Amino acid sequence: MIKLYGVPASRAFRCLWMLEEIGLDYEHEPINFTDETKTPSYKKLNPNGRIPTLVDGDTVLWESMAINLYLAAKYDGGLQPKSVEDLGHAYKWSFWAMTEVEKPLVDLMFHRSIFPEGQRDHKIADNAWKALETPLGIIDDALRDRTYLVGDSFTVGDLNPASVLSWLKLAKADLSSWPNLEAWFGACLSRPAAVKARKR
Ligand SMILES: N[C@@H](CCC(=O)N[C@@H](CS)C(=O)NCC(=O)O)C(=O)O
Repeated sequence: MIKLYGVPASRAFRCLWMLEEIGLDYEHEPINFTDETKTPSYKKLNPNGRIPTLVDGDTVLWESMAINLYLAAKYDGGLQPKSVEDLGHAYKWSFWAMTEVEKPLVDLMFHRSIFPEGQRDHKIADNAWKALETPLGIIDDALRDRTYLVGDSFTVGDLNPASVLSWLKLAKADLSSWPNLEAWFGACLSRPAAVKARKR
């Protein structure tokens, strides 16, 4: 049976959401990103000592975006893009979310809402928000005349970037300047599978 390691309040949420979308039976090991990821037995699976990790038979994978692209390719569940060209777009949005969005979004989230007030650096938060304006505008433009980022149905090409962007909620970001993004984001995160994954 498939096993996914990691609490939902971590990047493991991305893969839990994917597993719920596909509707697979899987085991969930909700280890936290503290000492539990640093044990010798866990580091045999994931030498980075991080979550998530997926075990599917003899295949052990880490990196949340890679896990989801693998799950879509192997189990589909409607989440795999229908053409190689669309698959290219799903890779594009997944790598883009990790390289262009994740770092400033983590800064924004910690310095706007997660750290206690005394530990927040408002300059870091302001710079992060400024850095996010371009990528948020890019998604908004891409959604100007379409419902999904890739193809004509919800796929891993939406799930991966939406799952990275989900931290915008924790960061209490005001998305009203990007109405297409705001509508798409709300629709993605209110999918039953996303809601269920949060509660794992
Ligand atoms: N690029 C990795 C990052 C994984 C990651 O940094 N996970 C965090 C939790 S959200 C973690 O396990 N941190 C523990 C640590 O760095 O010691 C992915 O997307 O899977």
